Amino acid sequence: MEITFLNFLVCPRDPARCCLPLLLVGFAAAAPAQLFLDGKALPEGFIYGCATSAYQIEGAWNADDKSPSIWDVFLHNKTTNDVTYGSNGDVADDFYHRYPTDIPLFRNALAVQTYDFTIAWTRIMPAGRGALSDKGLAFYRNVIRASNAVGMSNICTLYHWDLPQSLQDEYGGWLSRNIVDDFRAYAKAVFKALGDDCSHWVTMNEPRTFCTEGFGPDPDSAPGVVSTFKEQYTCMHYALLAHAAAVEEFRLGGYKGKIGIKVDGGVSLPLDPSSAADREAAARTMDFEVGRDVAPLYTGDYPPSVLASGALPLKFTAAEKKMLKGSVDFIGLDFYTSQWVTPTKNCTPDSDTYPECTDQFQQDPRTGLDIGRPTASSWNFDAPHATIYGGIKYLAETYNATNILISETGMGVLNETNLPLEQVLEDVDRIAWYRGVLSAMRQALDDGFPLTGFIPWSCIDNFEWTDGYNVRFGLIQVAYDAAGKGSQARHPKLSGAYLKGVLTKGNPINPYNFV
Ligand code: PNW
Repeated sequence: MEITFLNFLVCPRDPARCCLPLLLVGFAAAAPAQLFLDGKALPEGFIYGCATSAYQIEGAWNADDKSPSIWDVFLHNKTTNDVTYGSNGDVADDFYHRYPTDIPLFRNALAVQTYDFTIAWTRIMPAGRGALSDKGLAFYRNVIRASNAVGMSNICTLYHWDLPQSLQDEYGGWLSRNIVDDFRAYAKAVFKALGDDCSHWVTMNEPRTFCTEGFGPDPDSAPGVVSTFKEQYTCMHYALLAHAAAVEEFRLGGYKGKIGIKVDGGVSLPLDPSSAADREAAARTMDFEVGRDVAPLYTGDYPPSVLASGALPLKFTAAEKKMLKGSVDFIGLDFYTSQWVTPTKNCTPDSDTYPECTDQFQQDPRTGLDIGRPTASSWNFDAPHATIYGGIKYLAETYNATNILISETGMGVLNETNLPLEQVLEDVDRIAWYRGVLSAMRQALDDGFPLTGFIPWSCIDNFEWTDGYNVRFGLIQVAYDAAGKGSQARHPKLSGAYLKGVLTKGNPINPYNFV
């Protein structure tokens, strides 16, 4: 009886299909809520979740009312070998159809208490503005219901890089002030439909990355507009204003949950710690790569060093500063890795690094040593103390942030797509990554920093942007090859069991004690 009712909640149109997964997870939903870190109880309210993003898992790129996003168009137009095997997110994990079994699996394999997902603007508001799609809304309602049915809450993100192509074509997307009004209207409509259904809302994922990779001299992300650093800064300026506009709507609407943003950037260290110039360069890089997004949320304006560079194409008005200041209830750090920096010699407006004017390295140019263990991503090295402890400390000390989540971190195991399944599932390299992350988190908590959540990336293998399906960040494996072709069967990896053991059973971080 109860199972039938739960199935109806998850899949009102086809309850029978969901019977098996819900039977399997019945016990997981009843798990105690207490969380641990290295055997010590975590404070009540600490969030343990896992994350995914719409374009990377949903597939169904043109199903029902969905319109093309800039990523659909960007990858459909690729004629070169820019993306591994020319793959794209057209099918991805087929989560659009598989969510009724995937969501209980996340809960069961990882014992996460929160599922952090992102909404595709193009699915819910296909014209970019105006009418909402009933089918698009129904999908996200079902995702939330399916999460709740197995005892999980949701962190819901409005934007993870998949802008409606129509807004890109109409006015250049993030390079126009028009985006601020359109994002506000989109956010307002989503809040009206789902506002009280998510415990946490994230306005957008990583403005730094979608602006610096989507624009500039050498863009490798959608929309791929070849331009200058000025366009990157313009994009970031409007992204911050769009964030603040969405938060204003959320607060005006009086919704129950909390709202924040996710920022990335990693931590910059002086190449030579004994050099004052390198230490200054490291602080400057933190200002330009993290502070540029974060300072406006806490102080209302860009960091002093960024303002003093004189290179900003746009400034905030007094009214905008007021709107930005205090526009987060929490801040999510998508922190993966770290780098060494030193000042760019004779930096001028013609220098590649202008206006930041710092040279950045993950291999020490003097010794050739890596900053940490390499992974499948060329940019991602395992340096947990610098990155995780350092990131939390930086946010707490520089901006007095009081509610900090590690909202993404993770790694691709080298050659994971080519290894035999048994080896893929026994992912000790990924366990080593998370041991470092959890130890750094433990230290941050012991030192009194306000760490309030941990959300590994990702619940499940997915489409890793221009690395295609060849780099996997999942805690659950998906049976497809490096080109994204295969049975789509799911298999939990040992790293997921390890996290489940440490976070929900009180297992020690070290030594290995997996389940
Ligand atoms: C994240 N960095 O971005 C994205 O939010 C995910 O969509 C993506 O799959 C994941 O990383 C893994 O690549 C990042 O500078 C952007 O260190 C920048 C950095 C890290 C992650």
